[in-house]
Amino acid sequence: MIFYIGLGANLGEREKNIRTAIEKIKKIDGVELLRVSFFYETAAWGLTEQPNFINAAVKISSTLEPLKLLDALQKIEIELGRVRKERWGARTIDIDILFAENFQMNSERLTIPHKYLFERDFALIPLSEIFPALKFNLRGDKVKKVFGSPKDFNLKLIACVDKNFGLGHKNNLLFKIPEDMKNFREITLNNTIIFGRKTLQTFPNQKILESRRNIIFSRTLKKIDGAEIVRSVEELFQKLKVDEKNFVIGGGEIFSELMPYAEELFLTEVDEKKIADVFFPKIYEEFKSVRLKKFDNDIKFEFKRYFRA
Ligand code: A4P
Ligand code: MG
Repeated sequence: MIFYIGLGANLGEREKNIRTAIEKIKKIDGVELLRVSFFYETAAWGLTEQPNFINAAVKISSTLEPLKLLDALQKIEIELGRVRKERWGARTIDIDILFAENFQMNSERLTIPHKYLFERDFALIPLSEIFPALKFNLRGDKVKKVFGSPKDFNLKLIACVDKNFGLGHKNNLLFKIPEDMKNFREITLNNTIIFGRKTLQTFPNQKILESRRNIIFSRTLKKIDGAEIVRSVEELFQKLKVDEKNFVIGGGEIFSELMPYAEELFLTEVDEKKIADVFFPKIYEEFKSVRLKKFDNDIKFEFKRYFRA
């Protein structure tokens, strides 16, 4: 089932609380994170004598029953230090189920759509961004887009895949196509590349790639000359800069981890089937693709670009 979840924070490091909560939602068993809205600064609704909120919304696919999902979300609220004092009061994090596609319920513990959804611009504005089919009227409350959402970092994923979206086999890439390698070099040069430890091992002499900012995503590596190491998605977002182009270059696990945050995909799709043990993650329905260039050499392949529609 597809759910839309609203997040709010008005205590502590608000953007960070929201990003961390989103990472925790992504890790719930049975949940797949599909899309994340921009973050918005909003005036407090209900009890107005409290600090402004940061609000955001995410789209997930869940195999969990709605009440089990609510349990998992409330557990995350507690882990992030939420203390329930007064209704509508200040909080480090609040996670509400806003809406579910083709599903409604009204019980003591859970009402879907959320009871006040249509009275709250702070929920409707981020929600409508990731759920454009929603019909509603705004009330004109103060809601302003702010810096700090993963979308601000404009993550792009770049890869070369076979017909089954295979990426590699036994720690080697499936293809070494000169035009593709040249294209990769031109696109990433002077920009930031983000990759995992196993991808580092596929580089010449296992050295970082020159003339690029190298960020390695690893829980075990301590130090690599010329590279920055991050241990979590949250730490990555703290390091990225908005005025840089940020390319995720592999491998499979890192692509899966960052796919929900990707704004664009740069794929070289090769018209062959190879044996692979690492795959590019499933591409969400909302991505639309354009073909940039097609090559009819001995190996047939094309450069494609995917955007979120
Ligand atoms: N509950 C029922 N339906 C739902 C649902 N769809 N999603 C029950 C989540 N929970 C649902 O919530 C109380 C109980 O509601 C839960 O135990 C659950 O069983 P809570 O989070 O414990 O308490 P609360 O959040 O203080 O109350 P409430 O009524 O949920 O408040 P809201 O609606 O969460 O509003 N202003 C701005 N600008 N931005 C905000 O994010 N948030 C609030 C809190 C007030 N003002 C705000 C914001
Ligand atoms: Mg709540």
